[in-house]
Amino acid sequence: MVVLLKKKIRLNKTDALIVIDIQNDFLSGGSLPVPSGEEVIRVLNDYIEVFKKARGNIFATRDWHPANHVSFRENGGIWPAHCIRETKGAQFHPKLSLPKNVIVISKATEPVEEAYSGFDNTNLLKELKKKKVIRVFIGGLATDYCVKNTVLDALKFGFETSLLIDASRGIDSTPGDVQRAIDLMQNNGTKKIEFNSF
Ligand code: VGL
Ligand code: ZN
Repeated sequence: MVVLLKKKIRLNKTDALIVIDIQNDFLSGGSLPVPSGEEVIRVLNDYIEVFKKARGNIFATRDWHPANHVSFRENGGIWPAHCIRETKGAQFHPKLSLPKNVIVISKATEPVEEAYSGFDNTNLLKELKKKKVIRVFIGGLATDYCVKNTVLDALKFGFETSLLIDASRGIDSTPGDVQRAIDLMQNNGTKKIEFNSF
């Protein structure tokens, strides 16, 4: 019998976990719930533990919109109002165990600016460079929007980029969106990994 053992990933301090938008509005009971979004919280907490042990860097992005944001339907956008800064809907879900030293990245903070990528008009790239990060591991919500755009930017900026497939869920408003997003990320060079890769 042949047993194939996949080589495990060993983390170190040049690695970064980027947790995308685990905010109340994107979870059940919120204004823009991502289907099955709750399922990623436990998995992300496991990833957070592993990164803490390895002295890796932990980032958490958040959608941080003004009340009059352009992406809201009442302002001509495509989404219900969500993640209005300083409201409960914009807070990280209480079950997400972010460490004290987490670096929080707020995005899409200007009324007329939509930003799905955590790199878009934020200091994420600067912080990653400051920490000498080489590999990034990205998961969260939503696979077909903010996760996808953050992953594609990370690749563009030259990071070795992995998508945490078991820690991501998408909106899939057009069926197939999530699969197409995953294919696009893989075709651009991201690795798709799961918790048992560590
Ligand atoms: C997102 C829709 C609108 C996301 C943000 O975090 O993926 N999706 N704003
Ligand atoms: Zn948004």
